Amino acid sequence: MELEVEGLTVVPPEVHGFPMPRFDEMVRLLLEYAEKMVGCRFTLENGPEARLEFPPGAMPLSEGGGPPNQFLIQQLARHARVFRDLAINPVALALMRHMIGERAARFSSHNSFMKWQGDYGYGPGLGLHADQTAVPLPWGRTALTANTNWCLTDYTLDGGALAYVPGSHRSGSRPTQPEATRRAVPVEAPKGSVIVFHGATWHGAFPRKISGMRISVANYYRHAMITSQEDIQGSFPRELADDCDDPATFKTLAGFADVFPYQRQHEILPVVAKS
Ligand SMILES: O=C(O)CCC(=O)C(=O)O
Ligand SMILES: [Fe+2]
Repeated sequence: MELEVEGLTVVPPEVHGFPMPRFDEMVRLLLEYAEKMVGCRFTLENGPEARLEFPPGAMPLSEGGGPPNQFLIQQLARHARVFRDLAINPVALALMRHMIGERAARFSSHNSFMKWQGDYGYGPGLGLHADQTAVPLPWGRTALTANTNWCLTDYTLDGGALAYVPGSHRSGSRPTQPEATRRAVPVEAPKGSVIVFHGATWHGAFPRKISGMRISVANYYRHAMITSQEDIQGSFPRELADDCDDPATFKTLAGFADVFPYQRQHEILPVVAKS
């Protein structure tokens, strides 16, 4: 299987089956959220309609320069049903379970990367990183985490495609520079595709050189023994979990029934004998 060799694969819409009109719904919602959160209108064609800057005192984690041309919208599964349905897409989930473990896969976080044209970004190193700080042993081939990046717009080299290093998930280390950047290739994929990758795969993104926006939803999964990025298990509204295509699967992945981390003393205590 390609995933085994490269650490990343692209699944087209006709294989994952998530309906194309729902991609348009997600784009529309994310543009609305962006406007509410940032305070100016965003369009797919032009990005933000105002000049944006970093808030005073903020220390952006970037190797690039210039004003911001990216931000994340977080906790998406709390925002609308379409994001909950996406997080349990059976094909994406089968691939996550293949890497993490059939019974062990859980949600880690649900984020959107909102990007537009600009010099700021990940800089010449392409922001290459591994989501899972790779420790190959004692876990063997089991992924501690794995990621899905749903392309809500076309991914092209000039448009700021995901960058990755084929085979890097086998290295058991963070990216070693400058060799990592030299070996990085763009993941070009049409809108509606989902890019699936192992948590140890080195990845980042190419700068967006053309006008308009590049939007993705990154649904990130974890092994049950790994802490989640977002507190889904503890604070995700239970009634929202019932409002999706498959509530039982959503609740399993949310970890609602998990014992770890302990919320209370749950081990049975001895009692004093009566006689
Ligand atoms: O699309 C990007 O800029 C990077 C995505 C990423 O790093 C991730 O989903 O973990
Ligand atoms: Fe990442």
